[in-house]
Amino acid sequence: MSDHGAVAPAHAAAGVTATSRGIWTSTGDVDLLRRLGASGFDWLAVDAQHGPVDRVTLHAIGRAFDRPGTPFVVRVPAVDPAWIGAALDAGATAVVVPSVAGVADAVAAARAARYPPLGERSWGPFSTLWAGARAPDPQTANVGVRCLVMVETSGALEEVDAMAVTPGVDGLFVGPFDLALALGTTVESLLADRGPGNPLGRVVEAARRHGILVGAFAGTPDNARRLRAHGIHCLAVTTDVAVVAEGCRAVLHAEGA
Ligand code: 3PY
Ligand code: MG
Repeated sequence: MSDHGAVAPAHAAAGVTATSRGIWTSTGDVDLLRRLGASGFDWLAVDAQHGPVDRVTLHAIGRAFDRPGTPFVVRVPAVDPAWIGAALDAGATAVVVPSVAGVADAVAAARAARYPPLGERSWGPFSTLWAGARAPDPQTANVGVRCLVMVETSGALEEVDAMAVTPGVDGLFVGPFDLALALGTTVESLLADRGPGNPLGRVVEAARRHGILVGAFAGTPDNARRLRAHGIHCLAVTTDVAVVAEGCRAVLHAEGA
């Protein structure tokens, strides 16, 4: 499963850049994930908040991705330092941290993603133990890792500027579904809102002011287009479920069904 002696790709957050397209997955099927990871997206997100991915599956995914190719990022289940450390130990190049209630959560997330003196991450990268790529030293890991905090609560939106300036927060990642719920609106209205002080504009401006990345879950190419119009270009443009459904539809259509 692993390339002995390979140079570690894991410390570089290649893929999750300001202008990049990712695929969001919630399956725990490692073989499917490897195929999706080789299908041309810049990054693949493993969603451990919703769906069946547990710590055991996470490590199986890490072994499967322990070679050069599409990097994987993990959306951890919560603002949980143990999960953030485990995702990075398994080889994720970035963590996406959900349900951030404000700047205190952003600080906790950022510190969990870095080794001392920048944070409190504990040493224990697993890739070396399964004879995979050499783990980067702590200083190199601290430079390469990316911690993206989600903006999907009203508290996070209120404190978005303070979150964006928090040391170790490398990006703001919008969860439009939860943000719409939190604001008592719909995803449709959230994406359509271009008025002064609109929520997506506030997030984009905060990221721009403080020179950090801004990304979002889109889920469909149409939502991706609308999010780009707001200035968000790091996007999960589709999901594992959607590409399977669309692939089946395309085949049946081609067959004249
Ligand atoms: C949201 O839109 O709330 C998300 O968390 C996307 O997965
Ligand atoms: Mg969400």
